[in-house]
Amino acid sequence: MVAVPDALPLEELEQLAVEVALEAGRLIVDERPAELGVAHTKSSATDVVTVMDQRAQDLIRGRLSRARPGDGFYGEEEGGSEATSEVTWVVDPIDGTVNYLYLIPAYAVSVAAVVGNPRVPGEWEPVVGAVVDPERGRVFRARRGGGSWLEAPGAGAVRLGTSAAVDLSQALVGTGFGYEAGTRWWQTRVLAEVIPHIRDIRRFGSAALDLCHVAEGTLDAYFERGLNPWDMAAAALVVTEAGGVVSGLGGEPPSSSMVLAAPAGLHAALGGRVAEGVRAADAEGSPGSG
Ligand code: LIP
Repeated sequence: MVAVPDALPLEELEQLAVEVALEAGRLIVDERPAELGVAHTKSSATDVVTVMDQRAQDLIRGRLSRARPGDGFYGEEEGGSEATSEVTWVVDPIDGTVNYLYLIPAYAVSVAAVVGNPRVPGEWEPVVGAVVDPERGRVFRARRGGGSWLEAPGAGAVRLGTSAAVDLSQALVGTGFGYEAGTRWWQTRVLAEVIPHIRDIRRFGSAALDLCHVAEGTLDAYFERGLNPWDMAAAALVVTEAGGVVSGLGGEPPSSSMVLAAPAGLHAALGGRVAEGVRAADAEGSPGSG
């Protein structure tokens, strides 16, 4: 558990997160090149980075460092810096990059301010988060103790709450798959154990938006292995401030090993069923050992 300093200016940090996420959202929509290609790949040939991922991260990092020069930065794309203040910004400039590349309108800009060390699971806590859905003009925002809010075009801020689902067999559950073949085999094996016991699965392609769906109740729950802190830092706070629970398996903190997100009344059942899937996938061993 990480101690959160009382003196942090949470409202100021939240507003800054929202403003830079909105600006980056406008950039990636308005300045998307007609012939957007893959600038380079990372963990596999399908783990793509576009020029807009880097441009958006550069914009966000520049705005944040001018506003708060002592804060740290930990972003998906190249580059980062240690904090001399109590705050580190954890940023995914385009979460759902493959959707963005394919013109599928399901991607987000995710900006979170955390305390602690976001490079070590369990040693950091998000204190503000902003997830911007540039295609729909929607802003999901939260600050520790301030609730979760959705701002959409033509509508005022609406307070979010997770679904009332308590029966896993009636739950609509989101998930996702990694970029490496072995991990995808393992994830599919886990899913094979889960899907007979839920209403249905949805795979939208952006963890940040998946988690925000849980916060607003348009998904009952979500799980995925392989997330990085930047995929989830902002949206996990949006979930917990909406009354949901975000964890790993067996009470562990959320990490690349597993992220579970659900209303409090559904979280244990989801975790138990996913754990069954993990045991089955691990028992069958590679190629999918995750
Ligand atoms: C994506 C996640 C998604 C996951 C994809 C990918 P990216 O993040 O948001 O949930 O299933 O494999 O990791 O790479 O688009 O920032």
